[in-house]
Amino acid sequence: MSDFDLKIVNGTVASASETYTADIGIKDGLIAAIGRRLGSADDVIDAAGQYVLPGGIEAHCHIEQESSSGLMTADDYYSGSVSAAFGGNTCIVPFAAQHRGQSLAKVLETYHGRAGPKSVIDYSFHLIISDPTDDVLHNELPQAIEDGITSFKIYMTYDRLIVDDGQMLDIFTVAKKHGALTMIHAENNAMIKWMSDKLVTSGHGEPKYHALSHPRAAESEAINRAIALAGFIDTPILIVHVSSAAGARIIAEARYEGRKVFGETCPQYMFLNMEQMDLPGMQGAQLCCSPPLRDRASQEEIWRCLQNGTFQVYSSDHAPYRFDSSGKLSAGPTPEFPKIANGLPGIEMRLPLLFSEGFMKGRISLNHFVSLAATNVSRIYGMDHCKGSITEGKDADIAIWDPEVTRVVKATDLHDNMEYTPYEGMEIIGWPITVLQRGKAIVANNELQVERGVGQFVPRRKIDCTGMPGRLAPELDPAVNFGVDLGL
Ligand code: DUC
Ligand code: ZN
Ligand code: ZN
Repeated sequence: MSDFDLKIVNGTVASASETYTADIGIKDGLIAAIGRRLGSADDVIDAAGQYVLPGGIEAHCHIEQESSSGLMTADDYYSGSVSAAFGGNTCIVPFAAQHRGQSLAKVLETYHGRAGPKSVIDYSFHLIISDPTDDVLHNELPQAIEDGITSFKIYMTYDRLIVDDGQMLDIFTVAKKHGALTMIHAENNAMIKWMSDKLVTSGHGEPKYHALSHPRAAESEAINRAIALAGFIDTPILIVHVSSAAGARIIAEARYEGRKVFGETCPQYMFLNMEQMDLPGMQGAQLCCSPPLRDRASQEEIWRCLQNGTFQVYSSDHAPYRFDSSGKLSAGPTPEFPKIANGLPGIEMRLPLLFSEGFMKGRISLNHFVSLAATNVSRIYGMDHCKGSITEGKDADIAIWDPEVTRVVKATDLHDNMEYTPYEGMEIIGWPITVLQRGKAIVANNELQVERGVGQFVPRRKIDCTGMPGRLAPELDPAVNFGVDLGL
């Protein structure tokens, strides 16, 4: 009998901190040994000249999810997970969305039913909380956290999803008590509505005006407020899909002060800009997302904030709506921008874009690429006991990248259920050519190697904020508030 089921030999292995040449021995789906001259194996992959990296973890994507207006994303758990796998990912964490009146248990049952039979890669869920009733706050949410759903998203905008400041405080209190992380869509609802109304009534309803309708100031106001409210309760938050330099700066400042704040940005804010929305007819609808694309100067600032660590998380925010009546044009052939579904596809392109434009072009190190691809997310979202790095004892989730492969992006080559990609025509240097999940090839030779449903649910651990001191607000601190103990 061989020592290992599989060995990967001669590759350049990288973690979030080190790069070295080593062989990797895999047994029973786990990384069993890292070193040289490791012993026998049933199968061997020679990765000479290639990078052997942890499989990516895509922690912000919308898969088989109904929007608040009832629109279904174009990708289900099969096409979404296949597309993720071809983009070098071995794990996804999409959203399980509560719409008002729904119980969280039922929502999670629905999403388990969607993902289990179809996903080809491992998965977890973040809940979306839109209806924080007493039962949700005190029974359902604690139970979901106990069951390994240790993060959830809330919205500061959208009429059918928005939670007000008081509800945010209630949610933060539960998150703090039970060790969960709250993700926040931070945009000021009134500013967006006011601008949208002004633009549409003055005859500016075309898709490109969407970019003006969500001002940068709406983002920075909401980020500021979210940090103030969460800081008052002293609970960790993650500001998702940050698009503006002003927003990023507020996050950097809060982190400097030791607040429990994480930041995420997305490829669209680094690789695309609002000028590209100025297209004839409805074409610009393909680039409507929220927060919207900004200008070229913002792109540079967002890159800088990725480089300097203001953003620990880099996610696709894959929200696939086709350019037809099932998606972008569901309100008719020529809707005004407020009626265009928000979101871009990008689950397969997230990592190739960053590898090519970040690592290969010298903007970030290989180790920083690894941290953004997988390691940071595994730590922040409570998965680092099993995923996120090539470490003995962890799942053998590995993507082998070939820096010699150059491809020009074409929507028809991608594996999602979309007919366009915002990155069409870009030249990408380096591509994940073999992707292993728990030691088994899921992508090799440009082909999917597994059947639907091989992905497994990953229960996540409580959130660890070691090193982020935060502070109890004096008004909540019995030592200085006349001894009032509100149980926080
Ligand atoms: N928020 C997201 O996270 N994704 C798509 C649209 C949105 O508003
Ligand atoms: Zn959002
Ligand atoms: Zn999203």
